[in-house]
Amino acid sequence: MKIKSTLQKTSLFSELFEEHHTLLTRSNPPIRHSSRIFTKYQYPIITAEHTPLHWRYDLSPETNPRGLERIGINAAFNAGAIKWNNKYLLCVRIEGKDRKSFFAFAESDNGIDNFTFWDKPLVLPQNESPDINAYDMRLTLHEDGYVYGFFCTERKDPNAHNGDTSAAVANAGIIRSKDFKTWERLPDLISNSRQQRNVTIHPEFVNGRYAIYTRPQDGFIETGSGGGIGLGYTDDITNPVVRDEIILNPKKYHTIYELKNGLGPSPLKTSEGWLHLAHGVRNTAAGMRYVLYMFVTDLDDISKVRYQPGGYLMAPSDDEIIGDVGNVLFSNGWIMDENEDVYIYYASSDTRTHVAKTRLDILIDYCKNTPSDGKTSSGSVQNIMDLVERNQGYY
Ligand code: M1P
Repeated sequence: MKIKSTLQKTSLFSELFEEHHTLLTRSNPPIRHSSRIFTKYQYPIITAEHTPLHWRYDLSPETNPRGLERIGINAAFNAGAIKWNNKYLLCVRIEGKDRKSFFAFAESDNGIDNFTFWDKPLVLPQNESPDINAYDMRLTLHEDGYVYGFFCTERKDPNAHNGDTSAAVANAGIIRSKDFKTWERLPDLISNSRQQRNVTIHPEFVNGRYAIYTRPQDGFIETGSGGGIGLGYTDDITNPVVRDEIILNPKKYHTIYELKNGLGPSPLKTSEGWLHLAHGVRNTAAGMRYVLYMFVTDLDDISKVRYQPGGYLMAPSDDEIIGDVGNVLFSNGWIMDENEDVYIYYASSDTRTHVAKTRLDILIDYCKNTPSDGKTSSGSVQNIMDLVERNQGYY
């Protein structure tokens, strides 16, 4: 790399480049999870420290003789994911020390380690009302031939009362591309809800229409009457008016998605139905707790949930619990290989990005054979009693 070789001539940055190179090239040993449903890895795969040094430092000894950082990065998390040109490609939410989020692509040959950012962050095309903040990209290859990027676009609430400098409105922004170089910005989603977040597109047409997963919400944080993960349709993605929106997967009292939920990446097609990964949120005395859960919808009727295991698939653990927004696991990207290995890209506590690896048959087994939520404490005990009964003679 030109910049690096030039700089190695000076000692000012050589240590920094050496440390960065060591971070980017370290291997990531697997740690099998006790559930045996997935394997985690020892290190986060992407952190703020993985971002290129030439985004952060003025590398000229003339203009930066002390070698100080000029632009700081705070976090690298909530990544969209896709397999592209045989690379595991992530569209990472980068958050600067100035609190603004933006997108940057990072790729790896094996999906687990050695993720390296492309030379420059994504310059997101703007429409007439510019995004103040943009985050949480979902990348989906649609059968119309485009790769769609659905993301959250955030702007100041025009109805905020005087002095309220934090009220915001969230909606879904949409871009598409066929080569990851040129991106076309489409109009933002047009729906009946005042706010939308966690929106993504179904990869296939449904009766000739585009199907859109939504998450209607009353306020920026509170979903209120929003109800849960929605599903609607649009005839024309260049005029994305959501029609016939229903709640596909409602939030429910005394579950892990009691307060709110939201779809993660677009679903994976399997012989048993469409496999979904979502986040569920409940409130605690220590604040909101975000966990990841799954469900499967019918292949022929995508509005019908066929299987939904009770409880969560993954929850924050150990170091994952701590971060800018603690006790959060969030996923908006996964990749299934031709051999049906599945890479779940998830972030912990709005700070860093991890991967968990599993297989499609394991996830289907998990969804079909984990008892559904028992609804009450005695219902949960009954699920255990049923298992104990079936286990007679085995223990
Ligand atoms: O801070 C946790 C997450 O909060 C939001 O998700 P949701 O709208 O479902 O509450 C998003 O801002 C997400 O980016 C963030 O990780």
